[in-house]
Amino acid sequence: MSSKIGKFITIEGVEGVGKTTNIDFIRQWLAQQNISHVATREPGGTPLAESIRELLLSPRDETVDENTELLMMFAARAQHLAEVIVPALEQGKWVLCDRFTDATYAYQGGGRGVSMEKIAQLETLVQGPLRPDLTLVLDIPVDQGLARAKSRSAPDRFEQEKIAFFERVRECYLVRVKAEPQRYQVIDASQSLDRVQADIGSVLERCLGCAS
Ligand code: Z5A
Repeated sequence: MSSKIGKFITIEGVEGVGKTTNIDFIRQWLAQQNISHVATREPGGTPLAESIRELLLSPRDETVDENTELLMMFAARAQHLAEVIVPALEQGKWVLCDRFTDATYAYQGGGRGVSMEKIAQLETLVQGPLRPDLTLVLDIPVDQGLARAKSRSAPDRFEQEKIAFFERVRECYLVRVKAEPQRYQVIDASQSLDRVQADIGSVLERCLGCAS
């Protein structure tokens, strides 16, 4: 796809694990290092992709076919890559993204049971060779994450799933970490926020060291 220059960092995990909270922390950290960056999210990140997000997250009576859900995730991603992620990386900016294709493997693959091969084919179609440089997996027991998420807002279509669904999602993230340990860093998100952020800071310092 592109010959990228900036670093591409993604942040992943089950519901309520603290991605949004910690993205704010990472943004402050990058600003302190004078690293020009863009923070964005999936599904979403452009007006069209945010419209697709709304369609995906709204609870509805109609059953959403698993291929429909999968293709909508990648449709939003294609637009996001073309409009935001690739241009920013080409300008030398770091891109910090709240969820990316690992979430598709975890939720549509692990959670829904869509074949990993099918997801990999769409990944290649939409992204070419582009993959994140670093993926932070915030890990927490599912019941703790769901309890945090519940304290915050009404459940969206995904949050209405049963606990077994989220257990499969978490397991899928951890399997992917094992298969490609050089790209992922697992952070124990059940710790206090201060501890979580100290761990994230250490990972970012190592990442910055690799970048210079
Ligand atoms: N999805 C998919 O299926 N396939 C895909 O390819 C993609 C996405 C890209 C929307 O994602 C849905 O899309 C998501 C997967 C699916 N479905 N679900 N469910 P999202 O990322 O926008 O939504 P989310 O996972 O529901 O994120 P979230 O609920 O916003 O959670 P969070 O950002 O990880 O957590 P938070 O808002 O930062 O924190 C939750 C609460 O915990 C909050 O009150 C914090 O103050 C508190 N918190 C955070 N950290 C701590 C610590 N360390 N201690 C104590 N309390 C804490």
